[in-house]
Amino acid sequence: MGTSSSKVGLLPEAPSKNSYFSFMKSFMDLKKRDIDEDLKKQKRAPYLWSTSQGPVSDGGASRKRQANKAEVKFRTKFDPRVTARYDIKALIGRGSFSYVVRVEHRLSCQPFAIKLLEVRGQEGRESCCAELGVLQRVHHPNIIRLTEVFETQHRVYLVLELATGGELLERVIARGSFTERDATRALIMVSSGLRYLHALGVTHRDLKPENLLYYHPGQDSRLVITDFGLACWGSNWALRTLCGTPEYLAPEMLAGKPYGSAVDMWALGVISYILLSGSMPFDQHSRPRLFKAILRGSYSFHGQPWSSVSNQAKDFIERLLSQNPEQRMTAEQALKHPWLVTMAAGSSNKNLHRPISQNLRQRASRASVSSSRSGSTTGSRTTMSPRSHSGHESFQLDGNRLQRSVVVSA
Ligand code: PIT
Repeated sequence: MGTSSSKVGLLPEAPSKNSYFSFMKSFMDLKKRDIDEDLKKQKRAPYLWSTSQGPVSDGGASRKRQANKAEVKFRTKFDPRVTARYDIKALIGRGSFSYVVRVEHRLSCQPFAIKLLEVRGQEGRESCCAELGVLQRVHHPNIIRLTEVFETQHRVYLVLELATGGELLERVIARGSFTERDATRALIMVSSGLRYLHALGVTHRDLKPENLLYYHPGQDSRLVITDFGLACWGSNWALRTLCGTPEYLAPEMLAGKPYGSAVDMWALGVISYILLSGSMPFDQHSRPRLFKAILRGSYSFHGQPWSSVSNQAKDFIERLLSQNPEQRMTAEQALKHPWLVTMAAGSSNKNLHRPISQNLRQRASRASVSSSRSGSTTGSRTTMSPRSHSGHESFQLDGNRLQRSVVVSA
C-alpha cells in the first residue's frame, strides 16, 4: 500500500441483532493493565507531565540510556516512505498500540506530529479505520488537523498538525494566575469543538484534560481536541460499547444503556470541575467505588476553592453532570450558558491558581505513590479501549452493592 488519501468507510455502531451480544466488554481488562510502564507513568501523573519533553527530560544517565533504547525501537517502526518525506525528531507520546513523534517535513522544514498506529488483526484494523474515518472528515480550529496518511500492512501513520503548547492542565499549573474567566476561555474552545463533532454525528468518547492540547505556547493559542482512538459515528442512542477513561465515564454508559454524544458532555462536566478546583468530582480509590459514585452522581462543591467559585460556574457544572443524559446540556446549550456567554463576568475575578495547582499536585503525588504499589488499580487513568474485548459489560447499583454484568459474544 502506498501513501493513502483514500476515504475510509464509515463504521456506525448501531447494534444489529447479533452484534448486540457481541459488543465488547471493557472493564477490568487485564490486557489493558499490561500497557507498558511508560504509558502508566504518563497517564497516572498527567498533570505534572510534560508531553513535549516526555519521560526523558530529567537527566539521569540510566533514564537516558532507556530513552535511547526506546528511540532506536520506535525509529525502526517508520516506513522508508515516511522517513523519505519526514525527518523524525523525537518521541512525544506513547500508547499501547501507538507512538506519537515530532517530525519535520524535509522539503518545507515545517514541524508536524506523526501518530504511528500498530494495526493488529481485524479488530485493530476496524478501530484504526474508525479513527481515520473521523479524522479525515473533521475540519475545525478546535480539533487536531490531519494532513496526510501513510499505510502499510501492519501500520498506519497519521501526519497531524503539531501542537506545542502543552496540555490544558499543565498550562493551568504553569500560569501564575487562573480565574474563572480563564476557565471559560478554555471551555468555550472545547465546547465549540464538541458542537462541531456532535453536529457531524461523531462522539469522541475519551474526552479528558490529557487530550486537550494548546496549539502553541502563546496566551492566545487555540485549544485542540486530540486522540480520536475511540471516536465513532453515531451520536444519539446508537452506541453501546463501554470504553473510555474510568473517571470520565458517564452514568448511562456505565449502566450499559444505549448512549450518545451526551457522554462527551458529561466528560466536559468532569473537566470543568477539575479546571475550577484541581480535584476530581468522582475520586474514589477503587473502580467499584468510583463507578458507584458516578452512578449515584455523588459529588460536591466542598473544600477549596469552591467557596470562591461563582454559583453560575457551579450551575454550568451541574447542568453537565446531570444523571439524565436527556437533561444534560448539549454543546450548543453549553455555549449559550450565561457563564460562558459572559465569560464569567459575574464572578469575582478571584485568582484561584493556588488552591487549584495545590490540589492538582497533591493528586499527582498520591497517584504516583499508589502506582508504585503493585496490583493497584487506584487512580488508573488509562483509556479502556474496546479493541480486545469480546462482550458487553455494565454496572448497576443494587442497594449498596455494585453489580457487574457481562454479556459475552453469542
Ligand atoms: C500533536 C502533539 C501531541 C500529540 C498529538 C498531536 C496527538 C494527536 C492525535 C492523537 C490521536 C488521534 C488524533 C490526534 O486520533 O503531543 O500535535 O490518537
